[in-house]
Parts: sequence; structure tokens; C-alpha cells
Amino acid sequence: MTRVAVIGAGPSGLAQLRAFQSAAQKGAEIPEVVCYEKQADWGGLWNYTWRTGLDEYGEPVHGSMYRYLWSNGPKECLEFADYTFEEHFGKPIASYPPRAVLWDYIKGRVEKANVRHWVRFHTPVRMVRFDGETKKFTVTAHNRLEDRMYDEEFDYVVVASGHFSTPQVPYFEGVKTFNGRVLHAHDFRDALEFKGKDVLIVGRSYSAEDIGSQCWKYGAKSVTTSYRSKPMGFNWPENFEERPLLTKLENTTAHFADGSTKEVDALILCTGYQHHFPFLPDELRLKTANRLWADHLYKGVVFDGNPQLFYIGMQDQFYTFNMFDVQAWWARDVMMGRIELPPEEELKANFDMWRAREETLEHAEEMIWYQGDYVKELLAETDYPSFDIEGVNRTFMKWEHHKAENIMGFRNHAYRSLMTGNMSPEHHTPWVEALDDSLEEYLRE
Ligand code: FAD
Ligand code: NA7
Repeated sequence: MTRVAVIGAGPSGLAQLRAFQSAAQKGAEIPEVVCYEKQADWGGLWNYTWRTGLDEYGEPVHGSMYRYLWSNGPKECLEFADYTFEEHFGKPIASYPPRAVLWDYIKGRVEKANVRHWVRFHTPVRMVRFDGETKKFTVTAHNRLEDRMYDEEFDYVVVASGHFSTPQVPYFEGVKTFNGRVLHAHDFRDALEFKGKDVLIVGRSYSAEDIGSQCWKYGAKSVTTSYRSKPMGFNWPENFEERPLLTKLENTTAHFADGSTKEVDALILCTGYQHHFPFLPDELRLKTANRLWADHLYKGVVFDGNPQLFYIGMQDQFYTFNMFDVQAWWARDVMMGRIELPPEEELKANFDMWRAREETLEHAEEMIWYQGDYVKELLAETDYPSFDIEGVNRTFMKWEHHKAENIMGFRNHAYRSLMTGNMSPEHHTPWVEALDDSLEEYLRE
């Protein structure tokens, strides 16, 4: 029997499990699927942990999410086409759910699909090897509950271990003797730690924007973000400002590229993450920057060095859950022989076409249409339920507009579901006043 190993049970890995289960549900004979997950539960980053550094077994902590995190984009843009929010919650809900609500939703679909027994929890994958003669992979995994390592053979491997967990940490002069707390976004957990403090953030992307906004919301005295390329340019509140790049620190004084200085209590490096796969040998390991068209992946999914190896969710993301779904459905169909991989030249030409277009992209709007077109291409080749991708793009456009209008108020808006056609209600409390991020509070009438 054909055997498939899935590494990771976050949204990408779970998309792969659901893809196979949905084929089985329709009567197809499916391969045996084994999913290895190093954490105690599924949901990937959405499964919050209070831990930082190393976990209870001494493994690097996967989680980068923090308390009070609310979706940074409309939920209507990530909705599963085969399992709507309305089906899960029994009613339409507001558009920017906190983490616990999204985690509940992700879990709901796979609980319904009844695939938990495919997952081996507490089991990090240590190594994957490929034998060119037998065309089989050997996966070495470590069962941490029994503290036992073992090998198993597979025909296909799907890497779904995420790429927002291993921080990219630049050095700044004087950081060694800075008299305040220094951390990377990966280790940020609770904004209340920074209440009353002057916080300095390096970075200008999602983490800088959201961690800065959170620190402000939970009472930081001031927030200063520092950019390398260009400012985010939102209409920030009065005690929130953007400055050019940090050049050095002297005790508690931060110096910036424009010659200005500021006294700060804490430094949070929101400087991004590395694609990090310590369990893969050189010839199978994906090496790419965080970009919309990742290096080495044909159709954004198949590893160019080995057509039995797939990667899900490795691109930079506007689209998330439903993009992972179409990728997983497509990979499934290759593994099940429903899609025949085109010849190498054709795959390469397809890759070059997407890469060339990626290199012309300048604005977020163009990037969103680009990723939407990519989702469309894969969707057309599988039986994943079709959905209105242009409608999703247009919802992203509204989101961009709402952010530009009011960065601390964009989450008060509501959008229409592209899956059910129903309008979502406005949330009962404006985001800046909503300090309790629990599922119960969010769903309260
Ligand atoms: P992950 O969620 O990272 O899951 C990977 C899984 O693989 C984990 O469970 C991990 O334990 C497991 N794993 C890793 N290594 C191994 C190993 N060696 N062996 C076994 N298991 C392993 N997206 C949105 O749509 N909306 C948001 O608001 C949003 N906010 C975000 C906020 C933060 C702070 C971050 C970091 C990301 C955010 N994202 C958001 C993007 C996020 O990447 C996706 O939503 C999603 O979690 C990606 O799913 P994934 O399965 O690819 O990766
Ligand atoms: P991103 O989106 O990869 O952004 C990384 C940011 O870090 C980006 O603004 C970079 O600046 C900045 N960066 C990286 N290296 C440096 C150095 N050396 N100096 C200054 N600035 C630097 O990561 P995020 O953590 O923001 O977002 C990741 C995910 O988390 C995302 O999908 C969200 O949904 C949540 P640049 O812009 O290149 O000038």
C-alpha cells in the first residue's frame, strides 16, 4: 500500500489530512497517511503556548502567537470552502476573530472528518532520507512520550512544518549592554508586560504592526517602530511613531539613522523568520526567502529536486487556510495519480512565468491578485469546492482600505462570506476596547 508521511499538524498539514479523507469519503481508495506532530495538540501556530525557548522535552518551542491576538485579515478571506464559519458556529460571526475562535474553527473541520487517529502527537521528525534505488523515504521520528526513536518507510513526504517559528535576529551595536529587555517577536507573549513602558520595535511588516498595536492597546507609554526600507505609513495614534533604522543602542538610548535618539525600556525585534528544516538533508531541504513565489517549488508545491516530496504553505501569505487547502488537494491528486505531473520543462516554464510576474509586483493590491490567480490555477485542477476568488481579492482590497483609514479601527468592520453569501455581523465591542480575547466573549450576543 502507498504510504504518505505528513510533517506537522498545523493548518497546512491538516489541509492534507482533510484532502485525503474527503477523497475516501467519496469512495476512493486512499494511501495510508501518517502525520507527525511535535506538539501535544493540532492547529500549529493557532495552538497557543505560554512557553518560550525550549518546550517540556527540550525541543525548540514552535509557537509564535501571543495572547490577545486577533486575526490580522478578514476571516472571509481564509474561510474553508468545504466547512464554513456558519456551519461551525451555527450562526454568522464577526470578521476578525481572536486566536481561540480561529483555532476552534480549524479543529472543527478535522474533528468532523475524524482524522485524529492519523496524527502522532508529541513526535518530532528528526530526519528524512530518500533512497534513489527503492524510491522510498525513511522518516526517523522521536516519540517523546516513550522517549523512543524509530524509522518508517514512505512513498511520499509532505512537509507542512510552517515557516514562522525560527526567528531571524539581526545584531545591533550596543545591544549586548542595553539596559532593558530584548526579545524577538517569536518570544512575545503578553503585551501587559510592556504597560507603562517605552517600547522600541524593529521591522515594518505584520509582526511590527500588530505587536506595536497590541502594546499600544494594552497601555505602553509609547511605541516607536524602526524601519529598514520604508515606513508602514499608517495614521498612528499620538504616542506611536515610525523612525528610520536603529543604528545603535547606548545603555537605554536608541540612535536612529536620521541622527535622532529616544530613551527606550524594551526592544522587540520583529525582523521575520527563517525557513528552517533541521530534519531534512541538503538534497531535500527547501532553501528560500519568505516570498510570494518560493524558490524550488513547482506549482508552489512540488520540490524541484524530488517529485515525491511536497511542501505546503511555504510562500509568504495573504491567502492562508483556503490556499493551503488547494495546495493539499492538488498534492493529493498527484500522489493518487489523478494529476500527472507535466514534464520537467513544462513545470520549469510554469515556475519561470510565476517568478517573472512576482518580480514585477510593487503594491499589496497587485500581490493579492497575484496570489489569488495562483490559487485559481490549482483550484481549477482539483475537486476542492470552487469559490469566488475574485470576491476574496476584493475583500482583501476593502481590508487594505480600512487599514489605511484607521489602523486601530479596521477590525471593527464586517464583510460578506464568499462561501455562504451571508453578511457577517459587526462585533459587539470596538477592537481597542475589547481587552478580553476569549472565545466566549467574542461569541457573546
Ligand atoms: P504552522 O501553523 O506553523 O504549523 C506547523 C506545524 O508543524 C506545527 O504544529 C509544528 O508543531 C509542526 N512541526 C514543526 N516541525 C516539526 C517536526 N520536525 N516534526 C513534527 N512536527 C513539526 N494567518 C492568518 O491567516 N491570519 C492571521 O491573523 C495570522 N496571524 C499570524 C500571526 C503570527 C504571529 C504568525 C507567526 C503567523 C500568523 N498567520 C496568520 C500565518 C500562519 O502562518 C498561518 O495562519 C498558519 O498557521 C500556517 O500554517 P502551517 O500549518 O503552514 O504552519
Ligand atoms: P515578515 O513579513 O517576513 O517581515 C520581516 C520584517 O523584518 C520586514 O519588515 C523586514 O524589513 C524586517 N527586517 C528583516 N531583517 C531586518 C534587519 N536586519 N533590520 C531591520 N529590519 C529587518 O515577518 P513578520 O514577522 O512581520 O510576519 C510574519 C507572519 O507573521 C505574517 O504572515 C503574519 O501573518 C504574522 P523590510 O520590510 O524587508 O525592510
